[in-house]
Amino acid sequence: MATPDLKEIHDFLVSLAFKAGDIITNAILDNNNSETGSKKNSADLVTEYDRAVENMISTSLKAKYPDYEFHGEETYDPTRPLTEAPTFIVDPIDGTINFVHSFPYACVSLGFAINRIPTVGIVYNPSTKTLYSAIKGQGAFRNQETRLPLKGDHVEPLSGLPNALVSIEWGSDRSGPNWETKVRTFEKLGQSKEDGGAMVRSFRSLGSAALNLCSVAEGTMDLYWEGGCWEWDVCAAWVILTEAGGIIVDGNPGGWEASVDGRRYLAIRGAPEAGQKEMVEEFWSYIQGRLE
Ligand code: LIP
Repeated sequence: MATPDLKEIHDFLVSLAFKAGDIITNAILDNNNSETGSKKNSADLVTEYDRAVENMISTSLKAKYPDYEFHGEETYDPTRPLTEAPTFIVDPIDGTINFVHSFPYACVSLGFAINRIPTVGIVYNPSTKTLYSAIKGQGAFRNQETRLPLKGDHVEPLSGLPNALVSIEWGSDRSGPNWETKVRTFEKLGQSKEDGGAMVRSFRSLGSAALNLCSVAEGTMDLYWEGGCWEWDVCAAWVILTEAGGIIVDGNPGGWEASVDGRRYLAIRGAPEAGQKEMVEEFWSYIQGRLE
C-alpha cells in the first residue's frame, strides 16, 4: 500500500467538511433539524442528517481511498475495532443535540489515524463558519490561516485550577459508574475550598467533544475532562489539540498515555512554560471515582 499523502488527505477532508457544513446549515435554515430517533435515551439522539452526512462522506472517501478503513459513528460495527491500518474516523454531526436545538455548536469531525495515532484532523462548525485543521507535525490552524493557539507566543502559562475555565459534559449515560464519577467530581470541583477560594473558575459545556477539544487547542478553554465518548468524537480534534501544543492523557489518574479509542480523556491547553503536568496531577487529585 502506498504511503498516505497527508496533505492531499487534509485537502480532501476540508472539501468534504464544507460539503457537510452546507447540508447541516440548510437543514437548520429549512427547519428540518428534528430528531428521527434516539439510540439509548432522550439524551442520545440521531437525525436523518447524521446518516445522510455520514453516507455522503463515506461514499466519497471509499471512492477516493478504497484501501483505507472507515469508522463512522452511524455505521460503527463493534466487531471491527480500530486497528493499525490507515483509518478515517468520522462523526458526521458532533453535537447532535445542539443541531436539533439549532444551538450553534454542531460540527463535522473528520479524522485520519495511522497505527492508531491521530494524524490528520478537520473539525468544521458551519454555524460559526469556523474550520479547525491540522496534520501531525505541521501545526494547527483556524480557518486555514491563523495558527493555534490563538495567542501564539503570548499564551499565559497555566497557573492552577482556581484560574481555569474547565470544559465538561454530562454525556448520554445518566446512570452507572461514569455518571457517578462525573457528578461527584463536578461537585468537588465546583465547591469552594476551605479558604473560601474557588476550586475552578467555572465550567462550560459546548455539547460537542470535538469543539470542546478545539477550544482547548485555541486556548479559549484551559482543560476538558470526559468519559464515555468515542473515537469519532475525539480523533480529529486530537491532532488539532496536540499540534497546538496541548496534551491529552487518560481521564483517570496515572494514565499519561491516552489512546484514541480509550473513551476517557483529559486535555490541557498548550502553555509555553511549565504548568501542564502540574495541572494534570492537580485535576486527577480531585477525581471522585474512576471512569470506565
Ligand atoms: C456527543 C459528544 C458530547 C458527548 C456525548 C456525545 P454526538 O456526540 O460530542 O460532547 O458528551 O457523549 O458523544 O452524539 O453529538 O455525536
